[in-house]
Amino acid sequence: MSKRTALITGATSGIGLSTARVLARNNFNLIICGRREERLQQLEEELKASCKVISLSFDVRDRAAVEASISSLPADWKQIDVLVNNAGNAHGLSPIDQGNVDDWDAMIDINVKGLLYVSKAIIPGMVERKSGHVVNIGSIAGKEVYPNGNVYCASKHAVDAINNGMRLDLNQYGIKVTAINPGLVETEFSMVRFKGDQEKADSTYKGMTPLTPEDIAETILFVVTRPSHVNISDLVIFPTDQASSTLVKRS
Ligand code: NDP
Ligand code: 8X3
Repeated sequence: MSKRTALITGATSGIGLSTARVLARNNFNLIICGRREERLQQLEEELKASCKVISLSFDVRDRAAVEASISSLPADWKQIDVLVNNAGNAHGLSPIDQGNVDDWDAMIDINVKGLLYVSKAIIPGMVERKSGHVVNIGSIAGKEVYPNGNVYCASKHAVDAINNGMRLDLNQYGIKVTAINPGLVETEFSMVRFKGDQEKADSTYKGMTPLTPEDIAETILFVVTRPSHVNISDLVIFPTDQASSTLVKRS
C-alpha cells in the first residue's frame, strides 16, 4: 500500500510529537509543524529513517504565515491525506472576573482561529480530490465547562462545533472528520497553562495516573486507519482515574 501524507500541527511536543512518531512507523509520510524550529529539525532527523518528512515552522495565529507556509510545500507534498489539527494550549486558569485578556486572546487565536486558518489552507485540496480525513483535537473541555476553565472551555466548545460543522459540509465529498477529546494527558500542557510553574503543573496529575500522549497517538492511528466506509466521528478518552472534568479519583 502506498504511503499517505499527514500534516500534524503542534508536532514539537506532547500529543502532536507522539502522533508524528506513531504515524511515521505506520505507513505515513509527514509534514510536521510548530514554532520551535530546533525541535522540528531534531524530529525530522529522528523520523527520516522511517518515512519521508518535511517540517514547516509557523505560528498558527499568523494567517499570512499559515497560508504562505502551506502553499510553499513542494509539488510532491501538496496532497495532504490526513490533517491533524492539534496545536493548542490553555493559558491560565482563573475565574472570569480575574482572567487575563492576553490569555483569552491567545486561546481564541490559537485554538480556534489557528485551527481554522490551517484547515482553510488544506481542506479545499481534499474537496478537489474528494478524499481526506481531518482529525480535530478537542478536549473534555469542549464537552463540559469546569470552574475557572471559562475561555479555554469556550475555545474547545468552538472546536467541537467546528468539527461537527466540518463533518456536515464535507460529507458530500467523502471526507472523514473526527474529533478526539481527551481528558487529562501529561504533556507540556500544564506547564504552559501555569506559565512555567512546575509545582502547579505537577499538582494537576497528583495522586492519579493521567493519559500519556502515546495513548492519544495510538487512538489517532486507529481512527485514521479504519476502512474507507468507517468514520469515527467523536471520541472522549479519559484516564481510568477520571470520570468527568471535575471528578478525578486521587490517592
Ligand atoms: P503541549 O503543550 O505539549 O503541545 C502543544 C503543541 O501546540 C506544541 O507542539 C506547540 O508547538 C503547539 N502550539 C502551541 N501554540 C502554537 C502556535 N501559536 N502556533 C503553532 N503551534 C503552536 O500540549 P498537548 O500536547 O497536551 O496539547 C495538544 C492539544 O491537545 C491541544 O489542542 C490541547 O488543547 C489538547 N488537549 C490536551 C490535553 C491535555 O491534558 N494535555 C487534554 C485535552 C486536549 P510550538 O510551541 O513549537 O509552537
Ligand atoms: C485539557 C484537559 O481538563 O485540563 O484540555 O482542560 S483539561
